[in-house]
Amino acid sequence: MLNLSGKNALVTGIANNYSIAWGIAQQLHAAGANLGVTYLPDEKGRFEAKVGELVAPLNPTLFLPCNVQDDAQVQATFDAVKDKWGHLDILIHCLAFANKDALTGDFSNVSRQDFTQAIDISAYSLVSLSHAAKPLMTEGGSILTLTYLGGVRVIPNYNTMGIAKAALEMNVRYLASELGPQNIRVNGISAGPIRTLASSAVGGIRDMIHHVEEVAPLRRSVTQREVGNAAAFLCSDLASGITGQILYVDAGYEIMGMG
Ligand code: NAD
Ligand code: 0WE
Repeated sequence: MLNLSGKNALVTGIANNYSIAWGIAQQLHAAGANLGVTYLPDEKGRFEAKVGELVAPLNPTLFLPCNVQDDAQVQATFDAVKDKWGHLDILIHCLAFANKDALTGDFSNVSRQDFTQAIDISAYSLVSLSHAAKPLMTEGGSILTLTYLGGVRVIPNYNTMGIAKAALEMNVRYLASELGPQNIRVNGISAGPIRTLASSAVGGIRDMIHHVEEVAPLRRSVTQREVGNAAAFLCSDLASGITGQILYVDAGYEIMGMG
């Protein structure tokens, strides 16, 4: 059934053991994939050490710094993939960033700088990573990104990230259309709120998770592991007919009309 053995998978966005990307990496590994992991480099090398230690049990054969705002780092990442693996099968895009000021208060207060940065890191990066991956996906492939309901509906304080997610979801469709003839599928998972490094930095995430637990059909929130399982499916041959889609992994919350 679900089998990713012999597949080369590059995973972005692991910061710590709460990261959704960590949940995905574990499930890809469990399904037999060969993993490469990128991390966001910082001056003190803290992420490198922490993420390196975390992912070691999954035996990644590539471990590379990649700040998506730096085109040279993106190119170096895919050059390394080409050198080491020859071809790429799976790309996981699991990162986002907006300045804190762009995630609170009146949306129209957002500065051009904060707006542009959020779109650059959270949406444009799917385009630049896919562009670099395209020539390496010579045996077809699967590209997967992570999105949130705030890109489709107004969620208090999600603000500029909502605009970035709307752009990201449209990127999924345009990329799926462009890359489909090369048998590269492009999809998104829209996850319900989960406690992670990024979400905990946001005020009120606990209340949001409680709200989901009361309203969602399954009467609970979702876990990194459940998102990881859906990701493994979408990246596998079991999903060979699915591209350009956003799959909600949110305990059903999205269908509800009244909280
Ligand atoms: P996280 O903090 O664990 O992951 C965010 C990642 O983005 C980090 O690893 C960070 O290093 C990386 N990042 C930020 N700027 C970067 C840059 N310039 N270059 C490279 N990497 C950069 O948080 P998470 O919640 O696991 O977020 C992962 C994805 O899941 C994001 O796209 C987020 O929008 C999405 N998502 C999260 C939730 C949630 O409730 N946590 C729900 C739906 C979707
Ligand atoms: O996509 C996200 C979070 C993305 C995020 C979080 C931060 C916090 C720290 C991007 N940039 C930053 N920048 C920081 O400085 N989620 C889906 C989680 C999330 O964030 C929210 C949410 C939910 C859910 C923000 C407001 C309202 C709801």
